[in-house]
Amino acid sequence: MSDESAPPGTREKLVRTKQRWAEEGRLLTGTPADPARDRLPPGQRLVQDWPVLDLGIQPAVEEAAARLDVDGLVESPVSLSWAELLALPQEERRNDIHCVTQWSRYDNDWRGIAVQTVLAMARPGPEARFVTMESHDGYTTNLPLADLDRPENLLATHWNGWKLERQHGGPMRLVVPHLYFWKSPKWLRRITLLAEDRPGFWEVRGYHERGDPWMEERYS
Ligand SMILES: Nc1nc2c(c(=O)[nH]1)N[C@H]1C(S)=C(S)[C@@H](COP(=O)(O)O)O[C@H]1N2
Ligand SMILES: [Mo]
Repeated sequence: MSDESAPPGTREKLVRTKQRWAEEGRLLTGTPADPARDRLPPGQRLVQDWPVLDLGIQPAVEEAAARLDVDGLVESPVSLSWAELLALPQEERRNDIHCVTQWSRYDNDWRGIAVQTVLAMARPGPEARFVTMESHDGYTTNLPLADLDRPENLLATHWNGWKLERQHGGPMRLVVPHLYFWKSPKWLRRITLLAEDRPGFWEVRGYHERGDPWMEERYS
């Protein structure tokens, strides 16, 4: 279980406001939607721009120093340099972003490396059922392994044809489009496979363990 200490530099006031919203169940409509019929999940509104949300720390991660580690309950721990990561097959995905703070943005074109490519290299052990992910700003978030191990999930280096900007997690962030966007860590540094769930930064502050926008899993 993570403690509730925030990484140095965190905008504490903003964090407290979002935590209070979670306690109050703000923005909940109580009406699930059907992804087969609707494009906008319940309680969401469409935006054209791309808002920036983080703890207020936007680390400068030089490509030369960037690494991605996949460790924990794996048969073959992986530690990839930037060059090694880029040498893996490049893939493209188009999807919609749904943020728990109510905005959605359609048709984002991502380029990067499929998460399944690096998971296959690391070979998860039979006991591995969850992951915790750690970023260069100290942010953490968690997922069931089954939600990470999906073909649409990308270690994204490009967005709409451009190198991913630093404010959006460049040089590399995870994109897990079927869940609220707080499950998509920017400036990703490490993925650790675990037998037990370990709640991350927002999860210990009242956010939902899984975060399915179609079920409105905003808060726990
Ligand atoms: N490293 C890191 N990743 C993060 C966050 C963060 O604070 N740090 N915030 C999350 C939240 S709450 C959201 S909504 C999205 C926002 O991504 P964006 O700024 O590119 O829109 O990033 C997620 N990933
Ligand atoms: Mo968010």
